[in-house]
Amino acid sequence: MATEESRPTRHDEIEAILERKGGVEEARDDADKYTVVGAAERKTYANWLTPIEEHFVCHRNDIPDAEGGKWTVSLTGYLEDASSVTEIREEFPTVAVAHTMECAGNGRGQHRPETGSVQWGYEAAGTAVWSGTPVSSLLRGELEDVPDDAWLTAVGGDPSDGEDVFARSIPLSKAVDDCILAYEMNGEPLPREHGFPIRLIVPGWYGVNSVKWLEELRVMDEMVTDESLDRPGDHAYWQQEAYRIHPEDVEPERNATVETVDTWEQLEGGDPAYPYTFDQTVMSVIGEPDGESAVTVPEDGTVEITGVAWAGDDDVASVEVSTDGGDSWAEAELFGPDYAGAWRLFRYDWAATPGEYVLASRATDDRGKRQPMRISNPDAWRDAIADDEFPWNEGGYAANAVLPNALEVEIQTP
Ligand SMILES: Nc1nc2c(c(=O)[nH]1)N[C@H]1C(S)=C(S)[C@@H](COP(=O)(O)O)O[C@H]1N2
Ligand SMILES: [Mo]
Repeated sequence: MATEESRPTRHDEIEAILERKGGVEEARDDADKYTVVGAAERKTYANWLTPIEEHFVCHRNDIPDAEGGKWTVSLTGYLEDASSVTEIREEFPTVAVAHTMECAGNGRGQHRPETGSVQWGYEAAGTAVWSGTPVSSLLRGELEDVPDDAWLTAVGGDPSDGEDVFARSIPLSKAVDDCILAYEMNGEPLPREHGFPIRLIVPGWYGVNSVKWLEELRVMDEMVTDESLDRPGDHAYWQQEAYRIHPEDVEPERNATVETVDTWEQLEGGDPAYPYTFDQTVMSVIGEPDGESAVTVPEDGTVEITGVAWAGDDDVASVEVSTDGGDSWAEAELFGPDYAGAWRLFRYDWAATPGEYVLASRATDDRGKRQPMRISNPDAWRDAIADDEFPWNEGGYAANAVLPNALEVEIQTP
């Protein structure tokens, strides 16, 4: 265990990240295990593109010392090959994808009683434009003998001291559909803390699937379980144990495959028993007004409420806004860029009069799934869903409740 000695390094690393990122605030868990920072201001959520300085960061191990020119990604399992980052950049097409990165632990801090780990509110989410090589281009011509229902396991190069290799599996079909190996973020070279020199981007899925410092892509018949990889350490922890949604004191079963990768469907349907955090559940956040200072009503009497809404692999169908803490709702207007896997902007013209209000937003996806109002108590588990509540879960994952993200604003006359 490298813990004692590596802590000062990690501390310096967090300090350095904070210095580079003026628009984020530090948040870490008690054990100081995670290097994490999140958007510092609500106003981040009134804009479609999240500047790098305001984009959250989340990982657990030290950042690997990478020399871009020497880094390779090995292709293993059904594949037997390796490509240097230089080859990946130069020999394949470059594309850009918009992706709303959301940590599966976003909203964890809204669980009562508290769960362990980093107490995120809504600030572990951001949208960037990531450029890189499509996985489908890299693997073109290599998949003839590979079954359609194969899985792709991505392995991070972050040092894990021989334990808990950072490995995540996604269906190969998703990988060749829209995933990329990214080497740029918002047109800048990929910053160290975001995965330099190369990372996987899985559009519309929880951040944990977008493996940073990508070292290996392994095509297998199953998702990663113990002894799936040709390397020491526990391979399955990050897929099969952490980032699983379950009640207190449950050890989730390990699966080779799943019927659906829709996180909400898994939760509702009970199959698998304890869902994996794959595609994001429908969610929204108001960015403006931000509740920081009183809003003066403009002459036309209209205060614009602006925010963002997203729904993973699904489209956002509608967003409603409430100015009375969720008692009544009015339809907002969606506007701005509309890319699969990235959030939409919404706005609502509010005929505001002086007073104090509680603003909330509630999004519905194109399959009719709507954000639940609150997070349940720990005993309810999936019965909570029928009561319009999100099931409290031990890891605090995938929370998308409305009221915990509500905000108070004061409206005043000029
Ligand atoms: N190799 C590696 N990749 C990783 C992680 C990690 O710890 N190691 N953390 C994941 C998690 S939990 C999240 S939420 C996203 C965050 O990406 P970002 O820091 O670029 O916002 O990276 C993912 N990729
Ligand atoms: Mo995360």
